[in-house]
Amino acid sequence: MLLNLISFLPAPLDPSDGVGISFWVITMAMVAATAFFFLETQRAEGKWKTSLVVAGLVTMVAAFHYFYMRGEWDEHKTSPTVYRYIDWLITVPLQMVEFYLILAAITKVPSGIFWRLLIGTIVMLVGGYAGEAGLVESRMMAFAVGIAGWAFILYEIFAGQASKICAASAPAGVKKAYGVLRIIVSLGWSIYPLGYLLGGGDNEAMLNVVYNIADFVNKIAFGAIIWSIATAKHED
Ligand SMILES: *C/C=C(C)/C=C/C=C(C)/C=C/C1=C(C)CCCC1(C)C
Repeated sequence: MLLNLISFLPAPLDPSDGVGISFWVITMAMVAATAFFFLETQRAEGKWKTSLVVAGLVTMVAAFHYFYMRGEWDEHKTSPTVYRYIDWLITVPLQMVEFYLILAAITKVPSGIFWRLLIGTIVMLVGGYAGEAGLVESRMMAFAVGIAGWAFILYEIFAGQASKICAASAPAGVKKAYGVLRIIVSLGWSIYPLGYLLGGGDNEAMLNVVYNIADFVNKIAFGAIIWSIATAKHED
């Protein structure tokens, strides 16, 4: 029993393995962020609690995937591509739900917004996965498909119906937060395709460090913005 337990303990971190250390640090950050977002729902009012719960779900799902991804990296020094993409396939749609929720907290919103954001997400991730898992011959062609999915999301939140509803109905505080979330989805997310390009060939260390940093920014900072509006005072 005790021996079994010990075999579950990770191998000691190698100080020269920067990628392994980045996996460890991000794992802990996701755990801490999850506890924080869930506990802070106590301070949020009404409908804003839901947005904050979803922010906590994003970091919680990521934390679990990071436990496994870290293990795979430690043992085999290979990219945990399948875990990575399953994580994204769950957490990115949850983040798209957030756009819908923060608008729904202030006004009536058609569900088409959510569905379009979901379709963009799926196209983006299927393209990326096909390229990284070697399912298609051209890694760059798969990349282009992924970029198209991302562009579709950006259109919706910068110029499509979501942005119009926000501009027309959101109070100043929500507008500001929506604007910061948009910057995350454009600038923050651009780290991912950069990782894809830099991590081409056999450069798995680069690929994973960049993706790890990107997840740290785009899951925790994204949640922190949600937290700031969810715990602000609203007059609705
Ligand atoms: C929490 C995880 C997040 C926010 C993951 C986001 C992932 C992306 C924005 C991935 C983007 C990609 C492209 C735009 C092109 C194809 C390659 C990808 C999948 C890395």
